[in-house]
Amino acid sequence: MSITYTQFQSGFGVPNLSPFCMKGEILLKMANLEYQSNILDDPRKAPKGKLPFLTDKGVEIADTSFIRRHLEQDYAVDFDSGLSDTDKAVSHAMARMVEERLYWVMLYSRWMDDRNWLLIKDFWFGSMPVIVRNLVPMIALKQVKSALHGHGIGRHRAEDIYKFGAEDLAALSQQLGEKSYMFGDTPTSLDAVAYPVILNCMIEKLPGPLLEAAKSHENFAAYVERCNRLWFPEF
Ligand SMILES: N[C@@H](CCC(=O)N[C@@H](CS)C(=O)NCC(=O)O)C(=O)O
Repeated sequence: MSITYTQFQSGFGVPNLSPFCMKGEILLKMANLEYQSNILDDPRKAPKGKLPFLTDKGVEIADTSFIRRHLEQDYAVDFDSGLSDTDKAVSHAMARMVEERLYWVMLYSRWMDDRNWLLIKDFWFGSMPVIVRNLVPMIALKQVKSALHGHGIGRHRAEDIYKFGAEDLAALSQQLGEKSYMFGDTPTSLDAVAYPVILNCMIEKLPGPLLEAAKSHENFAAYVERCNRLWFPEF
């Protein structure tokens, strides 16, 4: 087997707390490729300091956009076959919305909401040696705060940030409508992007306005269930 997929461990009852890690794995599954999953706790050891990354025939490919491009180019996979050019444009724009904004709202809700932060802190850092168990999360929290500020979203009031998230979730719910997947009966690349983040927003153990916004859309529950069964039946 020549493909290794490096990602975070799973937790909170979902395949991965990182929607990006789930996305890359779904792309591999959609491409019907065999791979070995490799768990890494420290993203600083990844080629670009973030997870996931793929290793294929000894070459490391970091970032899910490049993983997608690699699968399309080297394995001739067409994730969006059957979509019109207009659908592809909508898919592209919605994927950017999820990855460049909704993801950041999710990050904010986990790290900046004190209730969730205590749980997240325990999950990621709870098993560290006592001597660093308080220091490392404090440093990580500072880095996330700075990343949120650098992105720009962290400069807004909490209620405005959550409103952004609710708007993005509403757009996804509207696109899904009564369909099985984002563009009909067959999953496409947008499902590999949208389902992981919707699922992650719906983790009951991580409460807050984002969870409430996600739960307000009736079509999401059946959608995540359908995608879970298709790609992660063990969950
Ligand atoms: N654009 C990247 C984003 C990956 C990403 O943001 N990964 C996060 C987890 S969801 C990460 O590794 N964060 C660790 C860090 O920033 O230190 C992709 O598409 O793969």
